[in-house]
Amino acid sequence: MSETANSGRMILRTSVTSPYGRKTRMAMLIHGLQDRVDVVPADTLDANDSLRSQNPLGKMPCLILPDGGVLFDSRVIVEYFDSISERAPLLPTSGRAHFDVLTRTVLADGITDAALLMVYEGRFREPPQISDRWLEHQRGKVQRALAAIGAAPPPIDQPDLSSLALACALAYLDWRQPMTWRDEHPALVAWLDRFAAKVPSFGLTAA
Ligand SMILES: N[C@@H](CCC(=O)N[C@@H](CS)C(=O)NCC(=O)O)C(=O)O
Repeated sequence: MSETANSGRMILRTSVTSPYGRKTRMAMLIHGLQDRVDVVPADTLDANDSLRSQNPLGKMPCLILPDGGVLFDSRVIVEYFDSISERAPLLPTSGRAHFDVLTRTVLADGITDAALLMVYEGRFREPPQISDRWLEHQRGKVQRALAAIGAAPPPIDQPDLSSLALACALAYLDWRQPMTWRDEHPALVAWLDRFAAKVPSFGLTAA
């Protein structure tokens, strides 16, 4: 499929395994935008992948608009989907709620950020180069963030952007297993079970 946007359609560059990409694919489904978006896989390790010209940072997800404009990162893309949808926004547009949901989203995304750095440590370094100190530094972030968000978890019945971000972060921890979390955070295990049962876009976007 061409990666040039045409016929008024958008192109979402992401692999199905990216946790940030999953957040945007969930938002796409929640907003009913799937008929207006082609999801085209990207390979962040391939220097010839056009992703690097679409997003100079070489990161996915990345959204190409019908007029050729490009949007990244995942939070920006979800906010854009919010702006073109008739449905209630995943990120409240104003007031204190906007900042509270955004901060909780940053906290949940930060779990993914730290987990990803732990995974990349193993992927990009030879075994003797792997830094236990660095891994421990990232593990501490995940543990503290899980404890904080577990004490005041995001809504499930009317999920917001932070709900999506947390579900994608926990699913990423389960899939890549950079560290354990389930035994230490049973309330979040229950939260994820309830979220999976209530929010169909979560199951629909599983890799
Ligand atoms: N803050 C960004 C993070 C995006 C990100 O780091 N994506 C990963 C894939 S899960 C990536 O593209 N990694 C490749 C790289 O960092 O070179 C977002 O929310 O979109």
